[in-house]
Parts: sequence; C-alpha cells; structure tokens
Amino acid sequence: MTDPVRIAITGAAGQICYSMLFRIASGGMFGPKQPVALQLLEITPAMGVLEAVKMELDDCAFPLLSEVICTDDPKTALTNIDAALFVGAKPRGPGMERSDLLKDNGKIFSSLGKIMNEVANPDVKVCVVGNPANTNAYILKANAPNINPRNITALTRLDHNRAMSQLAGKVDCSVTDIEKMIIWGNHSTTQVPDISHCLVSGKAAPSLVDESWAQEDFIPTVAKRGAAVIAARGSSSAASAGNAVVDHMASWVNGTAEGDWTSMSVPSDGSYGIQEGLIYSYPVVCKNGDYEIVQGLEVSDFIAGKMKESEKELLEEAEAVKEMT
Ligand code: NAX
Repeated sequence: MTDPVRIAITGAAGQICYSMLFRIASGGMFGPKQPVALQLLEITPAMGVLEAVKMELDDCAFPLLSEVICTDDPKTALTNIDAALFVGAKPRGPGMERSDLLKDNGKIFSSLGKIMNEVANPDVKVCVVGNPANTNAYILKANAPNINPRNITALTRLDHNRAMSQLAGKVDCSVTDIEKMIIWGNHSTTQVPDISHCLVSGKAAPSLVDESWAQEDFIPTVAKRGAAVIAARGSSSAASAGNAVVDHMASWVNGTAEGDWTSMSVPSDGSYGIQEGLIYSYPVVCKNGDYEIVQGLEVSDFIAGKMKESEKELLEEAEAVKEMT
C-alpha cells in the first residue's frame, strides 16, 4: 500500500474547504491511486463545525482517505506534511483599511511560517489561498527559511480558469481548445490576464478578437470576477476557488499538458524584470513535480505597463508588512 500524502489545510471549516476537501479525499488532487491524510487546522471557536466536516468526510467512506486529524494547534497540523494549503485568513471587516488587513493576516502567516519552518518537510509544496494571497505567501516564505522557497506559491489558478472561460465564451469554443493563457502579477484587481500568446485550436487568439475587447472588456471582467460573484452570491467564490486549488496542485504534481502551461504565483527570480523574491503570477510549465517560469515571451508595451503596476502594488504590500519579513 502506498504511503498517504499528508496535507495540512488551514481554514478547514470554511466555505472553500467545504467543497475542496471532498475533491481531495476522492482523489481529485493527487490522483485516483494515491491515499491522502488530511491534517485540518481551524481556530478554536470553529472546531465544532470542523468536527461536522470530519463526520461528513467519514460518511463518504472514501477509499483513498486514510486519516483525518482535526486540530486548533498549528504544530499538530503542520508536522510531517508533504503539502500545505493555507486557506484560512482573516476577512476584511467593515471600515477596515487594506493596510490593517495586511497586518492582521501578516501576523497569522508569520506565526504559521515559523511553525512550518520547525516541523514540516523542507520540500513541502505550499499553496496560499487566503487573501491577500501573494503577500501572505511572501510573509510565510520569509518566516520559513528551512523550506525550499520555490515551493511557496499562491493561487492565481482561479483567475486563469476564469480567463479561459471568458475567452471560450467570446470565441465560442471549448476551454479544451485553448492553450497558453497567462495571468501575470498579483491576485487582485491589478492582475494582468493576457491572451497575447493564447492559441484557440492552434490559431492565435489575438487574431480572433478585437484588441479593444482584450484590453477593455476581457481584462477587467476577469480581474473583477471575484467582486461580481460576491455581488450575486453575498459571499466570495468558494466552489470555483476550491476547484482551482485542486487544479493548481494537480498540475504541479502531475505536470502541465505537453506544449501548454498554466499560471501560478511563485517567488520571482527576476524574470520579466519583476523584483526578485516577490510572489508574482507567471506562466509556468510543470514537470516531474517541479515548475519552471516560461522564458522569452514577447510582452507588448500595454501588457508590460500593467505588469509593472501589479508589481508596484506588491512592492507596496511588501513595504506595509516589512517588519514581519
Ligand atoms: P471562510 O470565512 O468561509 O473560511 C475561512 C476559515 O478560516 C474560517 O473557518 C476561519 O475560522 C478560518 N481561519 C481564520 N483564521 C485562521 C487561522 N489563523 N488558522 C486557521 N484557520 C483560520 O472563507 P472562504 O470563503 O473559505 O475563503 C478563505 C480565504 O480565501 C479568504 O481569505 C478569501 O478572501 C480567499 N480567497 C482567495 C481566492 C484566490 O483565488 N486566491 C479566491 C477565493 C477567496 O476569495
């Protein structure tokens, strides 16, 4: 029997996890033959709800689910793990400034980073989901020097999937016909969804749509999709976010399709002139459980300008939390 992959998941009693955990336990993330053990972390007041989630996981009798640990102790959750999904975060309350949100979440992520540094496997694969996801990952990385920094990533796959769906709707094709979508930058409204290199059934996407659509409709629609879901649903995207985390990890572990890539927020190595160390979304090719930033893509002045704006936002966020990094 293969040993289970041990996965720490924070915010496990929340909305995103309520759809995501069942997908992971049924083999959607690590494959249909790989057992999984879940180490679920919550804050103490949410432990009752977390127990109910565990009851439902038990009641599914998933053949691949070898163990479920529910805890409010980060050390227990982060010990001996192969993967960590940081979903839990403090939401922005009424009247709260963005800088306060950054600081409150910074405290959570600096403390979790220090604990992960002590007890996790140094090659643990990390995906940060809780917002502000890129800067939370940046803080986590700074506080966990024993962990391979390349493995500390943040989620922009939801933005990538949203972009795929918008383009498919526009040109009336299946998402499976589209290759080489890109999300550059921060998971925020400054993100840069970019179809410049997209192929639709092998044809260059920019030749199939007006430039004005790509710049004035597609980019803001994708970048503001989260707000549109909140306006319609009264709460933020949950099932689609959980699905994107499953996709992010599955691509990283199993690889991207031959000739294609995906978007992941990863520590910048200076590629495309972005400051080294920032957690920035790039096109990446995944292979053999690792990823490489796609190099040498031509970037138009329009896209380059927007990439710089998103970098500027990340630099400002980094400055706001500098005492924690
Ligand atoms: P919920 O409020 O439903 O769940 C969050 C859970 O985290 C709660 O159960 C809470 O008790 C727990 N939590 C808070 N602090 C914790 C801590 N220190 N340790 C462990 N658990 C803690 O939110 P949900 O809808 O699940 O969203 C979770 C996060 O994902 C939010 O920050 C949200 O903004 C973010 N999102 C990120 C997305 C992305 O693409 N990167 C998209 C969806 C979502 O907006």
